[in-house]
Amino acid sequence: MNAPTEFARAVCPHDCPDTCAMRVTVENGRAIKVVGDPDHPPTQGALCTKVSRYAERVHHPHRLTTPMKRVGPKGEGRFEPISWDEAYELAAARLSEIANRTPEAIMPYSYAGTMGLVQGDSIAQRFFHKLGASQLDRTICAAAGAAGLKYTYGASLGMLTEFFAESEVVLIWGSNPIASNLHFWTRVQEAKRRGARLIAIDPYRSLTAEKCHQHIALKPGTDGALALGIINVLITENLLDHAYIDAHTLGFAELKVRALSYPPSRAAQICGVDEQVIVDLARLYGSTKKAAIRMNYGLQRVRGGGNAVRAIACLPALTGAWRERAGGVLLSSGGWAPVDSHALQRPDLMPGWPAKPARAINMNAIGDALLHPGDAVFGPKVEAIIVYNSNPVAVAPDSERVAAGFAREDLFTIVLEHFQTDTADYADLLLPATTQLEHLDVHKSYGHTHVMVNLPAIAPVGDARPNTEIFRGLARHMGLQEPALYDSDDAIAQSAFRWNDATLQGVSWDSLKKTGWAKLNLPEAPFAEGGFRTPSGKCEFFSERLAQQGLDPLPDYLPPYESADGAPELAARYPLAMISPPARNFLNSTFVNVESLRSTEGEPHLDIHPADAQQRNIADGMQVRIFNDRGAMQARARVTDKARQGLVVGLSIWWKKLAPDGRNANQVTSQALTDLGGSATFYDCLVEVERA
Ligand SMILES: Nc1nc2c(c(=O)[nH]1)N[C@H]1C(S)=C(S)[C@@H](COP(=O)(O)OP(=O)(O)OC[C@H]3O[C@@H](n4cnc5c(=O)[nH]c(N)nc54)[C@H](O)[C@@H]3O)O[C@H]1N2
Ligand SMILES: Nc1nc2c(c(=O)[nH]1)N[C@H]1C(S)=C(S)[C@@H](COP(=O)(O)OP(=O)(O)OC[C@H]3O[C@@H](n4cnc5c(=O)[nH]c(N)nc54)[C@H](O)[C@@H]3O)O[C@H]1N2
Ligand code: SF4
Ligand SMILES: [Mo]
Repeated sequence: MNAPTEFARAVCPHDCPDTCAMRVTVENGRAIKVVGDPDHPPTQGALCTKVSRYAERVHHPHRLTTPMKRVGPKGEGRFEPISWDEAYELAAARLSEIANRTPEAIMPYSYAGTMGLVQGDSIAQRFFHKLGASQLDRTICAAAGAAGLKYTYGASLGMLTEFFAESEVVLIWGSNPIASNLHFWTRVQEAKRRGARLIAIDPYRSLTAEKCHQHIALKPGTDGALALGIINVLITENLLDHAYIDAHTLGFAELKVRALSYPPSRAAQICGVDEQVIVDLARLYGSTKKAAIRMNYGLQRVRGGGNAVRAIACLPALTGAWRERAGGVLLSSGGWAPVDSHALQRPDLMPGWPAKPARAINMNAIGDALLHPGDAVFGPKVEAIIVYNSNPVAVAPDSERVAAGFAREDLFTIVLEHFQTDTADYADLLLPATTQLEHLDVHKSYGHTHVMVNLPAIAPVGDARPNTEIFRGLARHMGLQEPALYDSDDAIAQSAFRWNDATLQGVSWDSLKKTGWAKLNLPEAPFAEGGFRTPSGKCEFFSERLAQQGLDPLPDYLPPYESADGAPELAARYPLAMISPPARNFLNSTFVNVESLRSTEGEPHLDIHPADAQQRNIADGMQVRIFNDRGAMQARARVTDKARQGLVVGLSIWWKKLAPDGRNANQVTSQALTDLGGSATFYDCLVEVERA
């Protein structure tokens, strides 16, 4: 028996803006406790409930500890253990045969199971690039918002989180920080104690909306109209900072014309809120310099998501809120860190780079892609897919088609996982991956501005291997002769950042390993003097780059694909809008298999307004069937006015096999893409609900 040891230098790997620093207590080679690091300013010693249970997940009895090959039909999840050598041989034989003939018939599928730059997309990308495999457009979450910011500010840049504590008005817009951005909520609480007014803009009375001074419950997918209505009032009532507009923005005259077509009466009608609410909101916002907006991804999972983000991003440039460190907008701070993605991913290893890169498949249309027979437009049929850091059978939209695609007998599927997820059930080869406590990584954050290092605290559990090592092994068995495929994790981590960038002054890979984290060297009010990263250097209300692509150069409101405005016939058959935002105790589909957290969530629920429930003879607690042309699922109804009338809410993302009916919310979501960025439209979804 050895005395427990506490390791610092660990980072929460999950897809969450908070990127907490963790301390891990290890006893006899096992992690027994994981806590927030009190010394790390953004973490302030606190982890969320989920990750406080991280040790339970790492040493869970269902952890995959050995490679396995499928013995039953696809989807049934019957496997038998094999050795690593046998697994590599099987994979190498099949992948080499395809790669020599039709490399684009091989595709990766990955997202942010870990946000680490090493175990995320380093060797894996290099491996696929070297093969000439299809590329994956990683658009399932944030691409519309990222595009909105890119065309307005030039990159994913925003306010520094710590200064929200000094803001006088905080708009929490399409964001539910109590569930999904907890440490930001701590800042907002500080602001509230100092007298700030908190306003939630969300169709649902989320845990967060419940605790704000005001909740504006607009119809889903109408944020662009709300923002344009606010701009209209700012202009007509002259609540503008003309000096800021003149010096640091582009296209005010054109934006003015656009916004004048959205008087508050029209915006109110589109959004389903009172006109006076919009006027009051605009007056308050326009007359407060320290006005801060926390946008989040919830508002951009609809057809017009990119335009909505663009319209909202214009607001602080109109009022000059950017002059204050406690004013502006934050959607993502991910663009501040000087990540060297070229060095990490080596796109130049692609045979046709840069003139003719391999085809890219949008991950949101994985169902259609796997079922496509192949043709001149699509390219070759997909014959092999390698999934890591993701659980597409549970999380990707239009799940009936996704599952049908993965069920194809002729598809060769390799899944790298911690657990036997819904996706793993379809694998031909299931390979055990290490967790964050078992491997090395480096991180940036999209919610604060520190870079961080994660050193292994324990040895790999069972025979698990880091993603990087698994791809190195595949490359070796395929005989690939490219030195970059065999770089060590330490060497990859060292190449992750441009260390000579001004934001990392005085920081090196070696110093970071000692200190654990480093705060980027950034101005407190990043756009006080302009300095946007667009081609013009200004905040671009009018985007020449969009115009050149034949797109609308100005932000506008686009009605959801699935709404009374967008598709009246569909809305007649399926009158309820459904959204499925994250449940507090899950992290996407991660942690659903941790019993203590799943039991807190209970079972799949559907929140439905009393009027909608009554019309359908649905009483609180009844099992209901939720359906549209794409599929159906069941949940227990919670009759509540948390959901506005016409809206139903099913907190997600359940593992299908742990739900009573073996289904989840993605049975009904669609593969349609957003206006900008090709993002998913999870919250642009009409359904009908009936008693089960
Ligand atoms: N506990 C927990 N935390 C998480 C996650 C998790 O699964 N669980 N997931 C992580 C990930 S990957 C992400 S991307 C983030 C997601 O977290 P957020 O970026 O906050 O996004 P969502 O939770 O999808 O939605 C936030 C709020 O937007 C509302 N909303 C839905 N549609 C609209 C709309 O059209 N307009 C407006 N204004 N609001 C709308 C929803 O009701 C919800 O309350 O959280 C991360 N953190
Ligand atoms: N209906 C609905 N669907 C949604 C959403 C929604 O709000 N509603 N949200 C969407 C959003 S915002 C996102 S970001 C996506 C998230 O979708 P995903 O990125 O697929 O997220 P997770 O479901 O957490 O699955 C990540 C998987 O990676 C595994 N993993 C973690 N670390 C490692 C590692 O180091 N190596 C390997 N090999 N595996 C690892 C975990 O065990 C887990 O099973 O889901 C989307 N789907
Ligand atoms: S999920 Fe988010 S809040 Fe929870 S520990 Fe990880 S980074 Fe922190
Ligand atoms: Mo996400």
